[in-house]
Amino acid sequence: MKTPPALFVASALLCAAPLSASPPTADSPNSGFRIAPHPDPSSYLLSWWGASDTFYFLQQSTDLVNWSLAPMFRTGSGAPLDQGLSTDQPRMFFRLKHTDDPESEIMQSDLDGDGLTVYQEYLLGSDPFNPDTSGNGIFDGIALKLGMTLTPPPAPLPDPNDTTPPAILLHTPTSATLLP
Ligand SMILES: [Ca+2]
Ligand SMILES: [Ca+2]
Repeated sequence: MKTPPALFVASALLCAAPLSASPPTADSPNSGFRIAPHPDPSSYLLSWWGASDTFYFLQQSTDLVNWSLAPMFRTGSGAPLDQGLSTDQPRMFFRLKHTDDPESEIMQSDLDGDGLTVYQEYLLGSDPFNPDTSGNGIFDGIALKLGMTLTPPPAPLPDPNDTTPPAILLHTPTSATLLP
């Protein structure tokens, strides 16, 4: 039996601290979790150290009392990770939740209601925050049973002049619940 997944950390107030020049490392306190403003309006960049074979989730709050899960799922590979985001809120707090246990409660949860757990979606390459990853109108769980593809269509080639980070859009939590 593995130890329960740890919950942290790293609360960060938007615009609280500028990004330092050095990227986070395995030895960085608090996983090196930090947030920095991006040149694009209302955009920010979260960064942290992604430990190998560790799954990361992001929680958000506007009041440090009510927390909700942001639509982000990342897997560490022993290298820095970053995540762009945008929000219309003047103040938000963030914290990372991580686990390396595929049997943990959150990894065995179906967060988007498509019939597949987060861990199953990780193995299949589908999005645990999108019930229809491929965009074909069929839920991922049903698509799996039908032998259909779960992966999204190929993304267009990136514009080398576009500096916009890959972003998730965050709004004020309306039905926030505490997570396990
Ligand atoms: Ca799911
Ligand atoms: Ca899904």
